[in-house]
Amino acid sequence: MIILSGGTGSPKLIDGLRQLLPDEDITVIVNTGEDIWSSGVFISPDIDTVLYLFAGILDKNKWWSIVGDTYNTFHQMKTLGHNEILMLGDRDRAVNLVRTHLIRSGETLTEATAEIAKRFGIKAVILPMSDDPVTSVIKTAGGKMHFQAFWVSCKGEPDVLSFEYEGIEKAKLSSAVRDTLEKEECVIIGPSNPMTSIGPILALPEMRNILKTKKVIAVSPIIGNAPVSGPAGKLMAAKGLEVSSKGVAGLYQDFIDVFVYDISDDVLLPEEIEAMGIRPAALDTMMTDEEKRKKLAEEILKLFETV
Ligand code: FO1
Repeated sequence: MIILSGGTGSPKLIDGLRQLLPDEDITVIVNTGEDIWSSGVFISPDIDTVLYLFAGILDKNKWWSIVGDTYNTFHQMKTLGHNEILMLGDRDRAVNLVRTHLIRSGETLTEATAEIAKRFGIKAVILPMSDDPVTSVIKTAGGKMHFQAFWVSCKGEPDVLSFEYEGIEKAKLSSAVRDTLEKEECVIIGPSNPMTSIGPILALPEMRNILKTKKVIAVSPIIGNAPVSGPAGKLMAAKGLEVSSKGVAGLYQDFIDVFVYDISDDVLLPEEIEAMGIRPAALDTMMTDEEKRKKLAEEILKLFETV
């Protein structure tokens, strides 16, 4: 089973899948568009969330960072007048320092991720979408800024004029991603921001064409006219897209078989999804506890039997 992941929505679904499948049967293709260099450290937030989830140390209140982490280094640096965009915990920084060391020693991000996963004893396969740098850059009236500057420093407040995936024209799917997609039949598009979490993965050359040959189920991260969390609404609106599950389905229309949307969504009409040639499935997508995450994963696995 492959799942495309980024942000905090898809990791919740992975948490559900883990209750049903052995970790070694799960492969996660992860967005790297939010990666950032900070104080000499290469941080890959979406990869780390997945690593920490499988290592059993993820802070499941925030769905990023390590549970119970301390922030001594961050605060000491602040005392010295050095402000970092991301409030990086001490243990989290240690993981990121190891990654940076591995990359500086010549490893690719794929190799460095596999090495860290191995050292954590992780059995799942965690694959960065690409070994080439791709960065989600947000254009506001005040100028262009990195996604993390927009979302964390500016609290997602500036009006978004547009955004781009810087570097995407030169980026390739990693050979590990290509190989895994060749072997596996079923792919889940997790309920993550379709613009900055899933969008960069789909923008890689060949990705959409490969997905057309697979059984693909996508889960909407939007209920009604608002995302469950994060800036998806603002970013979709900036692209002139309807902020709704229908808008999300439209983005995946050419390669998905089933579109899962929330049972409480009173804006989406299933016949609109059918008209796109996609099977709609209304499920409870609010994964607020372990049981609900398992239930959604179970329903999705059942759906694959009929695709
Ligand atoms: N998000 C925040 O809103 N504030 C932070 O200080 C922060 C720190 C941070 C450190 C490491 C990390 O891996 C993620 C962190 N995040 C933080 C989350 C991150 O900005 C995004 O939510 C992810 O990129 C997912 O979209």
